[in-house]
Amino acid sequence: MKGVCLIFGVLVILGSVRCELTTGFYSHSCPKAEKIIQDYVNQHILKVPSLAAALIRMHFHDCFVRGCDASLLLNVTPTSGNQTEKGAIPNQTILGFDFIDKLKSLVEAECPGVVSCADIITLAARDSIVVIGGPSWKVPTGRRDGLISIAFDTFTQIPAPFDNITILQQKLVNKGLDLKDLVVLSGVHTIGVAHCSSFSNRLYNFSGRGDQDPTLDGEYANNLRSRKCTTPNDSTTLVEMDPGSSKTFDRSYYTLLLKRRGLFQSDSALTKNATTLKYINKILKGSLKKFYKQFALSMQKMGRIDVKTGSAGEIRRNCAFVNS
Ligand code: HEM
Ligand SMILES: *[C@@H]1O[C@H](CO)[C@@H](O)[C@H](O)[C@H]1NC(C)=O
Ligand SMILES: *[C@@H]1O[C@H](CO)[C@@H](O)[C@H](O)[C@H]1NC(C)=O
Ligand SMILES: *[C@@H]1O[C@H](CO)[C@@H](O)[C@H](O)[C@H]1NC(C)=O
Ligand SMILES: *[C@@H]1O[C@H](CO)[C@@H](O)[C@H](O)[C@H]1NC(C)=O
Ligand SMILES: *[C@@H]1O[C@H](CO)[C@@H](O)[C@H](O)[C@H]1NC(C)=O
Ligand SMILES: CC(=O)N[C@H]1CO[C@H](CO)[C@@H](O)[C@@H]1O
Repeated sequence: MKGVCLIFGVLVILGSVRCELTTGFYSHSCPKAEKIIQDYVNQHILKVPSLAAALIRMHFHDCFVRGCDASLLLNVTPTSGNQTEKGAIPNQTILGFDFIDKLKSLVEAECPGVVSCADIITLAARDSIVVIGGPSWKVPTGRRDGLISIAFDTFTQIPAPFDNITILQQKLVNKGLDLKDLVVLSGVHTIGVAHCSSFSNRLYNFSGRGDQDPTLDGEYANNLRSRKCTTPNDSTTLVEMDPGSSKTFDRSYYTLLLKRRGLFQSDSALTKNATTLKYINKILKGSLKKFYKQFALSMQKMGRIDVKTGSAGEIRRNCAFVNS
């Protein structure tokens, strides 16, 4: 057992072993694993840069439900036939499952049954953000894959675009994150796209009087209504969250927030609370390098949420199914 481990229970056989994640966990068991993942990401993400956004969001949704254990990738819980996380509404907009499967097959060919799907998601998310010119962060490894995935969990645990600051904070605190992490991590919305349905309540009938959300810039709202989300219930059209620079990992998300052009209520909420507003201003006043450093810290924190290590969980052979 590599790294720092704690043994729970009287005997190792009866109890469980939990360990810290460690840098280079696979350096003996599968020394090429991280390089295989990185090379494949390097070769493919530039051709499909939108996958970088998909992968980091997948990592977020995985970690927030049952910890970073690839429960998001499971197709069905065999014991119950329960709907899994993957099929839940917040996941219907997640792409990149095929990409993870491809990485898994490459790594399995090198060393079967050694590298977890949970670590593959985490490494691929980091590597793909680096490819699009964003920040990098160290990814300690040793996560193991979970056995359970329940759709309902996503509704209660993953922050929703309609959540207010109290709910957002609560959902993060439940995962060991704080308001600063919330502000820093929300900065990822500088890349990627959203479906109209994630925010069109702000454009149509916000408070039941056929009105717009008064905290959304009126000109921006009109533009969205007339050019993008032209019907109230459009669930297919995609909108850049940081228009014009949605492929660049910069700080313009925060500039937009201050112009009241954050797309979701959850984005806008960050400007209405003195504590989070202070963090926004600090990020904008500091250097890009400093933001990247903070981002790295928050990503590492997120990547440690309720991880399964040691003898917990398993190393799945196929990311979509628990081993039989
Ligand atoms: C904490 C509150 C957060 C809320 C409420 C939230 C909500 C959302 C929603 C509703 C979408 C659009 C989904 C769609 O309509 O297709 C989205 C997109 C996205 N989110 Fe978040 N998010 C949050 C935090 C995060 C975090 C922590 C990350 C990553 C570390 C993240 C990464 C992304 C990315 C990359 C996209 C774009 C996906 C793509 O282009 O495929 N978000 N988010
Ligand atoms: C099935 O899902 C429900 C919640 O939707 C949960 O309470 C129950 O424990 C799950 N059963 C199994 C075996 O996972
Ligand atoms: C936040 O939302 C929750 C649930 O929707 C609600 O109970 C609470 O009153 C709201 N808090 C604020 C400050 O708006
Ligand atoms: C900001 O929001 C947090 C979480 O709801 C709350 O505890 C805090 O009091 C708020 N701060 C201000 C100044 O409103
Ligand atoms: C707006 O919402 C109110 C209350 O839910 C409803 O009575 C009304 O018909 C809605 N208006 C439109 C234009 O959808
Ligand atoms: C649009 O969605 C709202 C809220 O889900 C619903 O009340 C309304 O009936 C829908 N309108 C149409 C035209 O489908
Ligand atoms: C990628 C993926 O698994 N998407 C699923 C999301 O949920 C819907 C509804 O259950 C499925 O049809 C999709 O295949």
